[in-house]
Amino acid sequence: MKVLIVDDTNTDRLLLKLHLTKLGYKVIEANNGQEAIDQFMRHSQDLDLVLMDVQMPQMDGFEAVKAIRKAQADQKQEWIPVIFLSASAEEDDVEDGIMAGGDDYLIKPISQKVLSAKMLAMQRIADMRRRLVESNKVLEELASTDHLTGVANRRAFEVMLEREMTLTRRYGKHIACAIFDLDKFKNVNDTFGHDGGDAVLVDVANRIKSILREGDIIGRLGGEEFGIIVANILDEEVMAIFERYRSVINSHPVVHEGREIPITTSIGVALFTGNKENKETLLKRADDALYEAKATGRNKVIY
Ligand code: GH3
Ligand code: MG
Ligand code: MG
Ligand code: MG
Repeated sequence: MKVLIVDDTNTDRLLLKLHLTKLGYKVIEANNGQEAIDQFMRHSQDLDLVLMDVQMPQMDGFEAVKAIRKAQADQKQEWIPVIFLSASAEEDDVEDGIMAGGDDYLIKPISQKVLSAKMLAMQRIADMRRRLVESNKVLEELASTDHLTGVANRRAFEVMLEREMTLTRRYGKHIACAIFDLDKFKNVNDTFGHDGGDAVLVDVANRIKSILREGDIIGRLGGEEFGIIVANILDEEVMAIFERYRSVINSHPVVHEGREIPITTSIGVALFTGNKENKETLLKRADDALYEAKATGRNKVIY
């Protein structure tokens, strides 16, 4: 465990350092508010706790912690507990310390036993928080992934589409948004069973991924529909790129339990050039193109 000790009084700082070092803590030091901020920023990746004096010349402990909390929020850094160590027992000071972003406030002279106990309590909260951040990451991953194929689900796809559209508006590089809908998929399920259908969906997702360029995006929009975003595309490339997708899907059948399942897909494409339209109307244009592909014989790209 790594602790930052901030105190302008050398003897206070050294005594504390001696005590904590004996207990096995790694200690770094600062002797004023600005140095505290600098040390904090330098070590924020592996710092576990800050022990902060209050009364210091120029910048006091409250100001330093306010600045630290603001920098943490701006940079979306992990929370690191702060305990104030102050000579003042005024209740207003205790209140100010917590308001400034401190997690606890101890009054000097500091009892070593109380300090150790408080540090343990902070560590417990820090551990709990770390576990929460971890499990939130797992949940976020689950909430944005299609469990069958492992690609982004509709929600996540739409978030990424929104982001790509923003980039297009900002930098002017066009994107193509396409909807793939497998042809006569009901027949696949009827002939080869739902397992057969699922195997096809997994295989199709993998085939699309196998030719996806870096930065391009795939999502499962629902059922047997996939969405694709091809970034940084020129109008004259659109047909060739999506014909390639169509052929990677229809070139050879999916093999499931020794049986061959032939598949084809219809693809509707819309180009986004940075005009005022939103993602709903862009998807609607792709969907209209897809409808036309279905209506005019399937197994084709309409752009
Ligand atoms: P079209 O060429 O007009 O698209 O015909 P289609 O049969 O593919 O069209 P439709 O959208 O009517 O049928 C899609 C079928 O996809 C219906 C549903 O049973 C099947 N489906 C949807 N989700 C899944 C899934 O997760 N697994 C499997 N195996 N089938 C699914
Ligand atoms: Mg002081
Ligand atoms: Mg469909
Ligand atoms: Mg279909």
